Amino acid sequence: MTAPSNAPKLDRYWMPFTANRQFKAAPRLLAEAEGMYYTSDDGRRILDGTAGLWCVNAGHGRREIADAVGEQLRRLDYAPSFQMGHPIAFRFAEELGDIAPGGLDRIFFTNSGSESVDTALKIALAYQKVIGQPGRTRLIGREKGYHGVGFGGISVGGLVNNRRTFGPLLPGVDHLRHTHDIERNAFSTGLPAHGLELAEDLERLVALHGAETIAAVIVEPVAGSAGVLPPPAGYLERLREIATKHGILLIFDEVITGFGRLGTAFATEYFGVIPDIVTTAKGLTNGALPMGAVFASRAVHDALVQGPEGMIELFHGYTYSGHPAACAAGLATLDIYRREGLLTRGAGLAQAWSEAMFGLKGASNVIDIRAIGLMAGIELAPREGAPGKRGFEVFVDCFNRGLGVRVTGDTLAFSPPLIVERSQIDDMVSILGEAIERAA
Ligand code: PXG
Repeated sequence: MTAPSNAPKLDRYWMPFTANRQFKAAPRLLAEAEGMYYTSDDGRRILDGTAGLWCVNAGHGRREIADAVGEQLRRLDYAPSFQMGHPIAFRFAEELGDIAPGGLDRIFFTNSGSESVDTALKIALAYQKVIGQPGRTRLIGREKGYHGVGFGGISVGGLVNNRRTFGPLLPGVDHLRHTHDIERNAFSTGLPAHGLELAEDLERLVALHGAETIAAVIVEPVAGSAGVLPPPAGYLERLREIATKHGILLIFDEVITGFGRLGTAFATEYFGVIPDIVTTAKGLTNGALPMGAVFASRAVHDALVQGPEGMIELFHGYTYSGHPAACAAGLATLDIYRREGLLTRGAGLAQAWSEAMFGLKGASNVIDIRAIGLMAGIELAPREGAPGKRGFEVFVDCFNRGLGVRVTGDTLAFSPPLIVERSQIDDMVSILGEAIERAA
């Protein structure tokens, strides 16, 4: 008689953004996590080089968060936020306001980055309408942008695989060119020197469509999913200037860069550029529960929150907007960030981080290294005729040898929990370096 197996059956769970059949033939299952490490279901320790999916910024297994969530669920498991409220959502917004990017302290709660993006786009459209610019319905994104998977997000997004299957998407969307330019910028330390002129694309789109048709432009301050692309020096400043000049709202998608990733609370502070709206999620709750938050300027908020007394000002929201348990997780997370100085910890590590990553310069097939704050992308030359193959092989090899790293195409990406230690950075680079050589 064979002992009953603890291994789960795999067929019924249709996995997201996954090669399902390949995965189920050779699954990679994470069973537990603590601090900087996962434990796989076969009992191996795996260094988390990516903070889960760029979200577990305070590291795994934080008791304070678990306790706060449990306590909140026992006190008030759920309460509506439509025409009713509960104290903890107001408390969370209040505390978030103290660290709000660029002082944008009017906060709308969502449940994910995708919902934050859709919310921000809708706020932008509603804002233009209410200030007497109803013709401004056009939305501008950027090639290679990732703004989640809602129809709004994939419309302004610029990753072809996420778009091409799903029909015509939102009408009236256009894109800036991306800023990925290995020819001129490979192995840049600091911000890429070339590409400022790409911000003029916004002027080009204004000339093409007319400013009076454009509501908003959305970009990631540092593109994450596309493989960690820091903006060219001066680029975000220039986007801000052009947007302001033409009455276009500027939205920063900080779903990845928010909550300390660059060594500042938000990229908005890192670059000293203040948008009108900032989208967040992920690190908001340390990944412990799903939640997102949209930060809007008072000008945007106040323009919308007016009109006849007793009238709902914005017909938008989610059943779980400001969910009590998520707010509890968020408050406990903020507490940890403050107590341990995590939102700025990356600033002190960034130099060493970058130097460690650049240790891979000269490894086989490495054609670019990009590092900023505590994120990095290591780009490999694709195998002839098989883009993405080499990258995936390196990813699997790393996993088998105890390192979690993200792969997008042939770029490997790191974004560890902000509690990462120097020795763990060295481990990351050394395991990845060996995997890169084995894939050569
Ligand atoms: N905006 C940005 C900038 C993101 O990075 C989203 C929106 C959507 O968030 P939700 O919570 O709806 O997934 C994201 C998500 C990766 C990877 O490794 C990146 C994300 C998600 C999963 C994987 O490239 N970013």
